[in-house]
Amino acid sequence: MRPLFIAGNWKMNPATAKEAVALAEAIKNGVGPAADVRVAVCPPALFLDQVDAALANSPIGLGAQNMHWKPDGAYTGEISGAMLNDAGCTHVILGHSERRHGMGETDAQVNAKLHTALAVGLIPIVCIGETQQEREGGQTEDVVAGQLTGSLAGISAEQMVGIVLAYEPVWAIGTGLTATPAQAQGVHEFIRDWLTKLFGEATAARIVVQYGGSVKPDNAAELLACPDIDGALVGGASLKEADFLGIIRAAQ
Ligand code: G2H
Repeated sequence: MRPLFIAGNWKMNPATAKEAVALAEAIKNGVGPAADVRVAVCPPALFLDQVDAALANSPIGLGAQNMHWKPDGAYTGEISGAMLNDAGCTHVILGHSERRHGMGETDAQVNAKLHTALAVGLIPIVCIGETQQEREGGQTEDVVAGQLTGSLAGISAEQMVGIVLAYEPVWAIGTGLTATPAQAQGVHEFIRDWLTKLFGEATAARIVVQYGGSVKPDNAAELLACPDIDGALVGGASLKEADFLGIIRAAQ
């Protein structure tokens, strides 16, 4: 079956490399040498190198929070997949809602980044999810299907197995509002059905779909118990080692 996968998205935190290394070391010590579940942390790009060194000899993956779709060139301020590889990254988050809604990132850009990430051997975590307005307007499934169609264009079934999806309802991100397990499972089931139609049942059954949006130690267990929820993309609670370790424990 699908292994549960817990990833921490540190966003633009913490402020210093020293704090980032201390957090990585605390998580590494808490997880131990062999994790029962897949775990990754995604620190700010500037700290990737140092967090990678701090995570040496640990099963914890290292992810970036974004990358450019071009391999190199005149793209001021951007970071390429090759640079992420060189910094020790195994994963990269693509199309997070804070980039889609805050920086105008489009499905076409997410799709271009996805192809580039796969080409350089990174495991992409592709984020999708509806806004509160879209949910209240009964558009959740249309929005999610549209994001899946645009973001995954040109992806084969073989490639799809190596891609992680993260369903993150925008209204539940950093707000303290969490989708109920029934609300989350409902959309995850819709995503699984969509994947089945496109890639076939055997492939869809292997694709890891995380839930994200105010996941905490006290709500993780019931979310992770849902049949189509295969892990969590954790923001705020991944910045406190006790909370992040609590969520990892809930997955064990
Ligand atoms: C959603 C999530 C991490 P938080 O953005 O991707 O953040 O857990 O703070 O809602």
